[in-house]
Amino acid sequence: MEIRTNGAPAGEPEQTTVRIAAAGDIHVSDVNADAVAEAFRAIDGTVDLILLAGDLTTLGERAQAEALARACDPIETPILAVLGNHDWHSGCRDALVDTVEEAGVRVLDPGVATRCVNGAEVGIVGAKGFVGGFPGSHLPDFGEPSLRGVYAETGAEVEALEEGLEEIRACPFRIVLLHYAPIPETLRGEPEAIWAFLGSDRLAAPIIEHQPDLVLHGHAHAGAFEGDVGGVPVYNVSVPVIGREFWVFELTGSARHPAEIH
Ligand SMILES: [Mn+2]
Repeated sequence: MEIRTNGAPAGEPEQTTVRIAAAGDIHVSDVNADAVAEAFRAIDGTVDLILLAGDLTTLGERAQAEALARACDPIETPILAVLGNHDWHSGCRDALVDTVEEAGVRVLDPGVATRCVNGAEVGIVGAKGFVGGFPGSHLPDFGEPSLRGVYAETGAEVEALEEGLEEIRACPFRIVLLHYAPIPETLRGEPEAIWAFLGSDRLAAPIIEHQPDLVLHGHAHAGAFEGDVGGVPVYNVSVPVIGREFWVFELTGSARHPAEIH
């Protein structure tokens, strides 16, 4: 005798796999626009999400944003991105965001988004992050207004991360996308004298608290690929670090988040 049923019981949640292609520091310009477009065409449809960890452009120029938009426009895989310091350089951040969003890229600066992948909600919290340093090189909240402004700007990014993670707490898959590094481990290879400009461990606090499944960042071109913070895996997906156009992550887990309150 054979008995068929219509799914798995509550105690045996079905496993879902989410495939994510990630890259930071693509730095689109005239020089690489065609190669970037080809890389997007090649990855399209082979993954569920494409995540870009900032420094989308070389100098944040309108023409560079347009080149990225042309590369992303035909892509059917959802693309989400954060900005990097280079994307701010030319003073046309808003136009850059509008241009790439018109091509279907969701820019989280900062922000939170969810996408349904294979029946599971994937929550993505994105923020550029900012400078501030690590034990031994912390920028203090002290002194000149401009310096305290920098401290406050990092604080606003930390707050956005905290709020975003709170918002997606019920998502079975939760990802944090940054440009600046939240830990020093993935900066190893960069001169230690500049680590304070490459990230801030203040960004790590909400990650440790909320325990997302995956943290991605860029910015540290000469840094290391892999680290962790409070048991959460952190990857530096800067293109020079990964040595390829995209790094693909495969997350497998229950499509249902365990309820916190019964
Ligand atoms: Mn950068």
